[in-house]
Amino acid sequence: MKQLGLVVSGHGRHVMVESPDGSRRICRSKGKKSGALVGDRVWWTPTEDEGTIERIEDRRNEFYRQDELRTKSFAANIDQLLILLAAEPEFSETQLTRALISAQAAQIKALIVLNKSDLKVPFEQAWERLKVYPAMGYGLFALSLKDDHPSYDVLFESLKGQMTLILGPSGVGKSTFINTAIPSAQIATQEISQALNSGKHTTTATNLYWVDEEHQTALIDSPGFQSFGIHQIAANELSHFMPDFKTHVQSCRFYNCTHLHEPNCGVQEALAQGLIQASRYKIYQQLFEELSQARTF
Ligand SMILES: Nc1nc2c(ncn2[C@@H]2O[C@H](COP(=O)(O)OP(=O)(O)O)[C@@H](O)[C@H]2O)c(=O)[nH]1
Ligand SMILES: [Mg+2]
Ligand SMILES: [Zn+2]
Repeated sequence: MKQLGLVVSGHGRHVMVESPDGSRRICRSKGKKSGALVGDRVWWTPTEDEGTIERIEDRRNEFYRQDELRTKSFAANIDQLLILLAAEPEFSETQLTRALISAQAAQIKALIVLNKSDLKVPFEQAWERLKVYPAMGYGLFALSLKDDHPSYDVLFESLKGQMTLILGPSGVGKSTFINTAIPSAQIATQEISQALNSGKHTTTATNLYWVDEEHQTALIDSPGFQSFGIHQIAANELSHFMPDFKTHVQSCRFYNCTHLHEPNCGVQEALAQGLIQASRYKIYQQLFEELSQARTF
């Protein structure tokens, strides 16, 4: 008999599906069909002690990165993306921008959280670099997961009732964050990993954790990655997904302005007036070039 469940952990073609009563079962994709993602609602049928996924419900959204040769999905049906950065290690604004552009293209809200506020000097420097982001519509939070967690309580108000995907480079405190939000997460991760991979090394799995017993608030962690490809986006669409650019595009003289060298360009005028940050414009130039390169396949 077909049953509806939620994918709460994923590792290739094996996923963990949670039933409405909270019980969990390993399920496999059928045939060569593309796999279910964490956050997917799936119809599955039991097969001995496992299950087979028959159908994936239509997705409200899908967050993914696209390198030149392949697409790598993080999760589906999420309410928001939380980009976790830290005072240390120093973050790359290019990687941040790439993730934000992908979120914008997938119509997913994004928050930026700067952790390790206890490291005063590097924190101030990093915060300075992020100060322009709230004006673009992104939430910005300072956090310290050391000692007490009053800043976590403030941030938590924005997580309540939401399904939040956490993304961030290694060393920023992602694991610490999950363990702060859900003290049982550490144990849960190990159990799920063991079940899915029979004890193999498991940093490649994505996991959904319920924060509350009512299962209203969820955090999704994801494995690390080297670079965040945005090849799903055409160079001439880039500015639509950068809110600080988008508001000035309508002042450009040419409808197909690239904002790189045209006269009477609203974006370049905004840059000259300091309304667009120089670092953001530089990233735009780099991304535009990258996405304009002719594909060789
Ligand atoms: N000073 C300071 N260190 C932190 C904070 N949060 C996490 N760390 C430390 O940063 C290191 C990396 O944390 P971890 O959670 O493993 O990062 P992950 O790689 O993103 O999962 C660990 O040594 C943590 O103890 C913080 O708010 N302040
Ligand atoms: Mg970690
Ligand atoms: Zn322009």
